[in-house]
Amino acid sequence: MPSPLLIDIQFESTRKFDRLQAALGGRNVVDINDGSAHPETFPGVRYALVWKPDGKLFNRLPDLEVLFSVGAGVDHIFQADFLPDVPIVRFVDHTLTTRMSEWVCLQCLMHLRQQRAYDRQQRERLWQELPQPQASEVTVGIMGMGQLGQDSARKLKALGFDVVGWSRSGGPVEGIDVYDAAGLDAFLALTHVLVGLLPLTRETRGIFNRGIFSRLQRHEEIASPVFINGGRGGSQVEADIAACLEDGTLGGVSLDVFEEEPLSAESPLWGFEQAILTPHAAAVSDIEALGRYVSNQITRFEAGQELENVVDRSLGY
Ligand code: NDP
Ligand code: OXD
Repeated sequence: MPSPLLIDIQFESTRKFDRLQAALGGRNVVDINDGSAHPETFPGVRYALVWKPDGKLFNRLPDLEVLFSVGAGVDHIFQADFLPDVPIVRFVDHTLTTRMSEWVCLQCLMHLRQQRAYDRQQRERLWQELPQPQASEVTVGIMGMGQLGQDSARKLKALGFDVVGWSRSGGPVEGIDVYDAAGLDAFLALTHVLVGLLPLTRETRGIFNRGIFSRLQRHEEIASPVFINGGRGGSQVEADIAACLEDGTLGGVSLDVFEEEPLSAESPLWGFEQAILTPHAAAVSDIEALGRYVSNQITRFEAGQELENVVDRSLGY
């Protein structure tokens, strides 16, 4: 008898739940948030799919063997006060990767082509051409060269941008110069547009701060330097971002993620013309792709093959 999959997800509609269930290919699903009375423990449940779990849930899963993350990031899972000693598999899928690359490319182009300034001119009914450097004259530096960083890098290159990368290992990526921790200064000195695609870990918390922004390269023709963050808000210091926009250390930002979500209506970030804000919507997990992915991973696991995209607990991503 196949083990059910326990899910801890807040669905905005029952349609989403139905689509997930269909994509799981008939596996029985226990929805912990369906409002029904659930037993104290779930013996026989070997798999769980969670987003922001309460650690107490895991005490109720004595037979858990694999924990799946609804998203590519797993920082929410590590916040649980108790985590069972089972593999944690994060979501890696082209549907999510492609969405993030679309968002990153869009933001880079918005700043390159000074769209915010044109928006203002349109409101003012002002006909005025602005400088138009080519993408090849602008260096985009990506911090975090994993699944998302590498795909964004390839697509930015295809648009003509000069692209460099930075990662913990500095591991090679075809066609891109990737710097490691020791190369951070050199990386920042080249970068006009900084893109954050880092996981949130002990090491990356607060990494995007004034110290980093003040070492970026200024481009003479566009409002710069620019900071774009699609990774996690905990990696950025929002007080520094606001102050750097105020004093010109930063010429523009695009932020999809925030220290606290939803972003408070009181945040000064809302008020900057040169700040583009989106509500953690750069790359949502497609519910059907997620169901298929979890189903495939369980099939692999039960066939004795290795699970894919297992999180390294010592690194936190
Ligand atoms: P990966 O694990 O594939 O890549 C992470 C990258 O970050 C790797 O290059 C890794 O280096 C690097 N890295 C990690 N820690 C450090 C460090 N301390 N110093 C330098 N580099 C570091 O993750 P993904 O690309 O799949 O996803 C990245 C993040 O994007 C997710 O963790 C999630 O938080 C966020 N995300 C946001 C979404 C949104 O809608 N806004 C949607 C999906 C994900 P190395 O290569 O050496 O291991
Ligand atoms: C993710 C996210 O981590 O949506 O996948 O933020």
